[in-house]
Amino acid sequence: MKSILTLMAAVLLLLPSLASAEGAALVDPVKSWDNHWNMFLTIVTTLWAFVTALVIYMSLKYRRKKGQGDGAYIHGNILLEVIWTAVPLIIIIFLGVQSWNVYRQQITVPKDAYEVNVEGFMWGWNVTYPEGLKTINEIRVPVGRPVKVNLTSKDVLHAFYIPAFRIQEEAIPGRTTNIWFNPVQKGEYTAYCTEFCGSGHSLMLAKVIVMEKTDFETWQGKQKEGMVLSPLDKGKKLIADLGCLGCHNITGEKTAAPTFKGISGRETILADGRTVKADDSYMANHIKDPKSTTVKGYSQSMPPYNLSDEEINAVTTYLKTL
Ligand code: HEC
Ligand SMILES: [Cu+2]
Repeated sequence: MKSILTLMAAVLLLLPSLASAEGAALVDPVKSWDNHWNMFLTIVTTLWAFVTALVIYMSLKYRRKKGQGDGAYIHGNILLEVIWTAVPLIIIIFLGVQSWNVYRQQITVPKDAYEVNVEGFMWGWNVTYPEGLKTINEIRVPVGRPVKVNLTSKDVLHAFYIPAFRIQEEAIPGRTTNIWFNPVQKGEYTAYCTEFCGSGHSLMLAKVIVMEKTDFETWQGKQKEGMVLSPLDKGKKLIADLGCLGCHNITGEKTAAPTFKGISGRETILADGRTVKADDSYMANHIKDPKSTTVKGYSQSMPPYNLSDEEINAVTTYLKTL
C-alpha cells in the first residue's frame, strides 16, 4: 500500500514540472496567478459543498428518532480509511506542486527583462532607469517586454504592490529585493505601498505607465535632451512629488504643519524662543535637516530630504511665489 502511494506521489510531482520545463514560451504571470486562484477556489468550494451536503444529509437521515436506543458500535473500515487518506493526500500534493510551479515562475526573472530600480521613501517612490533617467512616483515601461523591478528603501519598511500585475514585494532598507511583471497591454496602472509606514503612507502611490515601444523611446529622448523645466516648475513638481503637501498646504489653513503660504521672509518663532527670518538658507536647512530647528507649536514630525542643491534651489524658488 505504502509503495503504491509513494509511486502515485512521485508521478504527480513529476508531471507538472515536466510540462512547464525551461524554454517554454513566456506565460503571462497574471494568467498563472488567476488560474491558480480559480483552481484553488474550485477545489475547496467543491470539497466544502460535498462535506456540507453530507453533514446535512446524515444528520437528517440518521438522527435519533423517538423510542430508539443507542446505535450499533462499528469499528473501522480499511477501504474507507484508505480512500479518505489517499484522496486528500493526492489533492494536497497536486496543489502543492501547482503552487511551486507558479512560485518558481514568479521568482525566475526572464532573461531579456527591462530593469528598473525603485526606491521607496517616506512617502513616495524614486525610479531610476538603466539609461540614467530618473522619475518620482512614475514608472514608465515599454509594452510587451517583461520588467524586473529592483527594490529597496531609503528609510523604513515599505511594500511595493501592483494589483493589476498581481505582484507584491517588500522594500527593505539596506537590501535589494526584486520582482518582475509582464506588461502585455498598454495603459496606466497604479502601484501602492502596502506596509503602513507613517502618516503619509496613503500618499505612496506611483503611476505605472505602459507605453508603445516607440512612444517610450521618444519619451526617453525628450527626458535626455533635458526637456529642462524652469526652477519654478521643477520646484512645484518636487513639492507635489515628494509629498510635502501631505502635511503642508499652500492655502493658509491651520494644520499640523506650518502653511507654505507667505512662508518666504516670514518671521518664524522657534521652539527655543528665537525668532528667525525664513530666508533661502533657513528653508534649505530645514528641508535637509528638519530637526535642527523646530517651529514653535509644532511637533518634529517632518522627515529629512536628501535633495541636491539644484533641487533645493528649485523648491525655495517655488516657495517664494506663494
Ligand atoms: C510629515 C509631515 C511633513 C512633511 C511630509 C513635510 N513637512 Fe515640512 N514641516 C512639518 C512640520 C510639523 C513642521 C514644523 C515643525 C518643524 O519645524 O519641524 C515643518 C516645517 C517646515 C518648514 C519651516 C516652516 C516655517 O514656518 O518656518 C519648511 C520650510 C518645510 N517644513 C518645508 C517642507 C518641504 C519643502 C517639504 C517637502 C520636501 C516638507 N516640509 C515636508 C511637517 C512636514
Ligand atoms: Cu510606504
